[in-house]
Amino acid sequence: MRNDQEWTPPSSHDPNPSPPTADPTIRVTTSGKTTTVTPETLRQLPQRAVDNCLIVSTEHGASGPFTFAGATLLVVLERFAAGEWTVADIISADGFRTRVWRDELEARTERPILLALSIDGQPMGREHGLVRLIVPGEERDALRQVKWVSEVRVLDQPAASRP
Ligand SMILES: Nc1nc2c(c(=O)[nH]1)N[C@H]1C(S)=C(S)[C@@H](COP(=O)(O)O)O[C@H]1N2
Ligand SMILES: [Mo]
Repeated sequence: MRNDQEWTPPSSHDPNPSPPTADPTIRVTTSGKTTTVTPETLRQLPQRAVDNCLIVSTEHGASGPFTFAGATLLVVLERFAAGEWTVADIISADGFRTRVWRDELEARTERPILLALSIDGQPMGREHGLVRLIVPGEERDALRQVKWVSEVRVLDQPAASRP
C-alpha cells in the first residue's frame, strides 16, 4: 500500500496546460480538522506581492518575469492548520504536487511562498492556474509552481525526511 506521507520530488514533468476542473476551492486538511478555503477567504488575509518571478520550463524556456500576489502560505497555515506541523503537501486537482517545509516558509520573509490570486495586477482565472502556489526563485522546471491547488495536506514529518 502506498504511504501518502512519503514523497519524492519528481525530476521532470510534462506541464498540463488546461484546468482540470472549474472549482478553485482548496481543502486544508490536518489530522482531525478540514477547512474549506476559497479565493475569497484568501483575499481577506494580508496580501503580499512578489515581483520578478519566472516560470521555468525545460520544453518552452522561461516565461515572465511576473509579479504574483496573494496570501502567503505561512499565513494560511498559521490560520487554518491545527496541531503540530512541519510539512505541507500542496496537491492540485490534476494530481500534481509539491512539498513545502515549515522552516523554509518561516525563512522566506523577503520573497515569501504564495497562494497566488493575481498575476501582474490582474486577477488570475482558472486558465492561469487559480489558485497557484508560487515559490519565488525556484528554477527546476517549475516543479513547485503548482497550478489549481485543490488540497493543502498538513503533516508532522521528521526533519530527516527532507531531501
Ligand atoms: N497543477 C499543475 N501545475 C503545474 C504543472 C502541472 O502539470 N499541473 N506543471 C508544472 C510545470 S512542469 C511547468 S513548466 C509549469 C508551466 O506553467 P505555465 O502553464 O504557467 O507555463 O507549471 C507547473 N505547474
Ligand atoms: Mo516544467
